[in-house]
Amino acid sequence: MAAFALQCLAGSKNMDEMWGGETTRQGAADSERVALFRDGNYGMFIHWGLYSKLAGKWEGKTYYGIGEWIMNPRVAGIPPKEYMKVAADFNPSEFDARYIARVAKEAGMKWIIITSKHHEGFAMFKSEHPFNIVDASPFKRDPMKELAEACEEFGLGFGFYYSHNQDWTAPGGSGGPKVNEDGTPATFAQYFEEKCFPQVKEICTQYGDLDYIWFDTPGNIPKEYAEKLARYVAEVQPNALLCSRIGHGMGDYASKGDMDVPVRNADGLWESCDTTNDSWSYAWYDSNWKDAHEILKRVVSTVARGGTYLLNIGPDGSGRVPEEAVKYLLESGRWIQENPSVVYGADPSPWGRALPWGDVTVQGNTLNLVVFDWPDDELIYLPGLRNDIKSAKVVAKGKSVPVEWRKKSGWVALDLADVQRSKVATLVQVELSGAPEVDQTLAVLPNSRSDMYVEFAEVENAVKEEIRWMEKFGEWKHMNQVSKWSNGGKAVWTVDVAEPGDYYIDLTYKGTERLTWRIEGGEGRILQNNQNASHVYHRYPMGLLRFDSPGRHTLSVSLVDGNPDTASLSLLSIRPTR
Ligand code: JFZ
Repeated sequence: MAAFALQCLAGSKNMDEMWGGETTRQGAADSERVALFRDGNYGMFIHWGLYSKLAGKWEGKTYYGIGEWIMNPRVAGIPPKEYMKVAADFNPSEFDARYIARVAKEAGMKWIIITSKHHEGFAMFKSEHPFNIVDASPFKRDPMKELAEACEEFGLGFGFYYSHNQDWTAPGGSGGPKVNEDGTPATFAQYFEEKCFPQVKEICTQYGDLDYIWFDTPGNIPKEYAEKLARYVAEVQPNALLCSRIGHGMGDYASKGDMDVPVRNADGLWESCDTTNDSWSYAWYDSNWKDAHEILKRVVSTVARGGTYLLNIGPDGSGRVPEEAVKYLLESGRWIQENPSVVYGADPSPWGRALPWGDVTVQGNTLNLVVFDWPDDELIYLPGLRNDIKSAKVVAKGKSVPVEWRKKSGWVALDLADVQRSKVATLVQVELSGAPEVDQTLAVLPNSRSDMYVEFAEVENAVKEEIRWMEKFGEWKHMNQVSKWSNGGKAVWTVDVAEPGDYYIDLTYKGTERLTWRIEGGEGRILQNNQNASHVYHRYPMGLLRFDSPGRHTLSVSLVDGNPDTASLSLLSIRPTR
C-alpha cells in the first residue's frame, strides 16, 4: 500500500489529459435534454461486474483499494485468461433490479448509471461479444435490461457507464493483451471496431431511451475514436448526455475529480461522483460507510456549489446491495423527500462557498439554510448578506416554526436556541426581500471555527497548486496547497471580522523537516512556531491573534525558516477564544 502513496497514476501527463478531465463541448447547457441533470441534481452510480464476486480478494490474499481494479498488474496482476474464468461461477441470483430502483427512488435519486462494461472487459449485458453475462455465466439473465425496465417503472432516468478505452481482456484494448490468439499483434483500432463500437451500438439500441452514457478513462485514446462515439450517441440517443470522461472535450458535462465536493462554486454543468464507502465496487473489508448525515452533507454541498452528485453503491457477487449503504441512503432520502426544494431545481449558494455551520441552496428569493454543525450558542450567522429578511422558519417533517433573527455585530444572526435539532440536518428557510445578494468576503465568525482554504488566498512568490495522491490503491485524495516558496513568498487572505477580540489561529501544513511559519495581520502579535513536519498535513495552533477593530483585515502567511521546496500550506483557520 505504502508504495502507492503520493504517486500519481497519470505519470507525466496531467490528470486532465489522462482522464478526460473537465473539458466539455458547448451547446448542451440550455437545451431541454439537460433538464433532468440540471434540476434533478442527484443520481445513483453502480459499479458491478466480475470483480464484485472477487470482493477485493484473489487466491486468499486481500488487495486493499478500489475493487474493480483487482486484475490490474498494479494490484493482483491476474492474467486475462485466469480472470475470464471467474465468469463461469458468476451467478448473482439475488440481483433484484426493482429493489435497487426502489432504493434509488426512496433515496431521492433521479437516475441510475450502471457499469455495462468496466475495465475488466466483461459485458454485464447480452452482447455479440462472447465475454458477457448472458453467454459466459450461469446467471443467463440480462441484468441491464431488468434495471432499464425497473427505472422506467419507477420513473427514474437511466444510463450506462462504458469503459471505452481501457479493456484489459480484449486484445488491443488499452491495458489489454498486446497480441491476438494467433500471436499476431493486436491494435487499438481492431479492439475499437470489433468490440467497443459494436457494444456501444448494443447498449444504445437495446435498452430504450438513455439519459446518460458515462464513458471513462480516455487516457491516450486518439480523437477520431472519441468523436466517432460521440457522433454515434448523438444520432441514436439524442437525449443522452455524455460525461467529459469520453475525452477530447466531447462531453456535455464536466466530471470533477472523484469522491469530493469542490470548495468554491463552479459554473457550467458538472458532476461530482462519489461512493457510499471507499471502493467503487464491492470489497469484503470495506465498511467505511458514509452515514445519513455525511451523505446529505455531500448532496447539499454539491448542489450548493452548483453541481450534481452521483453516489455509488457496489452490489456484491450475489447481486445484493450492502445493507448499511441502503440504510443510510434511505435515511438521508427521507430527509430529502421531506425537504425537496433544498435539492431539486435548487440554485447554488450566493456565498460561493460553504459556511462554518452548513450550506445554502436557493429557490427564488428563499434561502435554504441547511445546518450540519451547530455552534454552541445556537446562532446562525449570515455574514455579508445584503438583503432584508421577510421571514424565517425552521421546517421539520412538514411543520414550520418561526425563527427570530437580529443584527449581531453587523451581521444577521438567526437564533435557533428554541429549535429542536434533527439528527441528520436542520433546515431553516429564509425569505428575502429580493434575489439574494451577498458580500462574499471570507468571514471570521464569532462563534465557530472559520476555515480559510488556500483557494481563497492571493499568493505571491509561491505556487498555488492541486496535488493528488492515493491512500489505498485508486482512492484519490487531493488538496490545494501553496508550495514552492521563494523569497518574499506569502499567502494573503482578506477576511471580514464582526466581533473584535482574540482568536485562536491555526495553520495546516506539511513539510519534511523543521519549519517556521509566520502570520501577520490584524493588530495581532507576530506569531510563529518551530516544528518538525512530516508528509502528512498537520493542523498546528499558532497562537492568538487579536482583531482590535471590526471590518476588513488581511492576514498573510509566510515561511520564515525551512526548506522552501518541500514546505506546503493548505489551510488557515480562525476560531474564537472562549
Ligand atoms: C475511474 C475508474 O478507473 C474507476 O475504476 C472508477 O470507475 C471511477 C469512477 O473512475 O477512475 C478515475 C477516473 C478519474 C479520476 C480518478 C479516478 N480523476 O479524474 O481524478
